[in-house]
Formats: sequence, structure tokens, C-alpha cells
Amino acid sequence: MIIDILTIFPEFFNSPLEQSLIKKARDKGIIKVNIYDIRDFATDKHRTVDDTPFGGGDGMVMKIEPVYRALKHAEQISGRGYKIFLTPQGKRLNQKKVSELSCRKHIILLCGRYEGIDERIENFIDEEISIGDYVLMGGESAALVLIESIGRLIPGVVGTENSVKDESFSSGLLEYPQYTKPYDFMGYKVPDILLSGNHKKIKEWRAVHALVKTYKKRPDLLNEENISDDMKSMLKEYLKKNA
Ligand code: 6GU
Repeated sequence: MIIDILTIFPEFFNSPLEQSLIKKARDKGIIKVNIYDIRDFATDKHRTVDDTPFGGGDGMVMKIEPVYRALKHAEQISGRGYKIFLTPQGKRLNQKKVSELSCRKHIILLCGRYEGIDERIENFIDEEISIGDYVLMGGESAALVLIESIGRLIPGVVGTENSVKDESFSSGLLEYPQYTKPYDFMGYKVPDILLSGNHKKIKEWRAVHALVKTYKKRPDLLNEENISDDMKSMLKEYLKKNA
């Protein structure tokens, strides 16, 4: 996958994209990241990328020409890409969207700063994405969130496919509780069933506890689609026993 990032803060990405699994994926050539400095596409000697808003008001607006030229340049280098504008006004990101995007060959992430980009940018992008209902200083950290969430779904980036498949959200539920040594930490013990060696029972326990955890921490995630009648009665029984 080719990921192009258009930003006025190219250095922002240096360290995060040089760590851990993303770095390995880049080294292996599974992910190719190109960072473009929008300022390089300004045409005046001050390399201006923002200006005051028409109609007055506080703050500055990112000019459309340098952004447009940066987009065109990125596509000249790597071909047509799926152009995403990171903005708090975009569609809220979720695992389904992440999964969809992970199938694309080439995405272009446009990071906005200041009070936003000239509205006419909407004519030149494919989608606007927000990472949640709060306001960041710019789209850069949101671009990183996208890269991490998408990157780990690309085959070969995260160790085993299973560790991706089983975890929180892919199934619509939170992940079951995990433990490692020591068995007893300050009196808090690991559930004995996990030490029993009975794989059928362990599987069952994990299914119930994924459900219990979701019910307790994120009840908003439960719906008719991700909870079968069997699971419903198991949850009821568990809650009755542990009331
Ligand atoms: Cl993508 N950008 C900014 N500036 N703020 C945000 C956001 C994006 N997503 C949530 N808040």
C-alpha cells in the first residue's frame, strides 16, 4: 500500500513512522509512505499556505492552490489515489471504515491546520474523515491514527492473522480478558479455568467473558447482530450467578 501524507508539518511524522511494526512494514516494502510538505507547493517567496478568511473573522484559512498542487503532484508520482481529508467535520472513523480502507492500494491523507482548508477543497477529495468528536490542532495526529489502524490490517504487518481477528471490535465485541504470569499477584489470581488445559471450557469462558466485558464497559456496542440467543442466555445466567 502506498500512503501519501500532505502536511505543513512533515517532521511531525518522523518518529512515529520509524517505530515498531510500521517501521518493519516499511522496511519490508509492505507499506510505502511518502510525505509531502504543502509549503513546497506555494508559489510566493514566503511560501505562504494560509490567508485571512473572506467575510472577516478570526483565524487563518489554508489556501486551496498549494493543497491542490500537492495533491496533483502526489498523483503524478504514484498514480491515482483515494484522497482523504482529515477534518473534525468528516465521517467518524470506526473499525469498519478502517477495514475498508485497508483494502486500497493507494491512499492520500490531507492534513488540515488553522481554521481549516478553503471549502472548495471538497471538489478535489474523495472522503472526509474525523477520528472522533473533539477538536485537534490539526489533522496530523489523526493521519497517524489512520495509518496505525489501517496498517495493522494489511497482511504481513502484524505477526499472525489471528491476533488481529480475535481482538476487540473485529467481532463487534471487546476482547476477552487476558492474563500472564504470575498466577497470583498481590492476592489477585488468574481464573483457574485458564490453567485447566481444557480447551473447550477455555473457549467457552472466553466467549462469555468477551460478552460480559462488553456488557459492563461498552453496552452501546451490543446489538441483535453480534449477540446470538445462545450468548444472550449465557450472559443472563452469568449475571444472575455473579449478581
Ligand atoms: Cl481528522 N482533525 C482535526 N483537526 N480535529 C479532529 C479530527 C481531525 N478528528 C477529530 N478531531
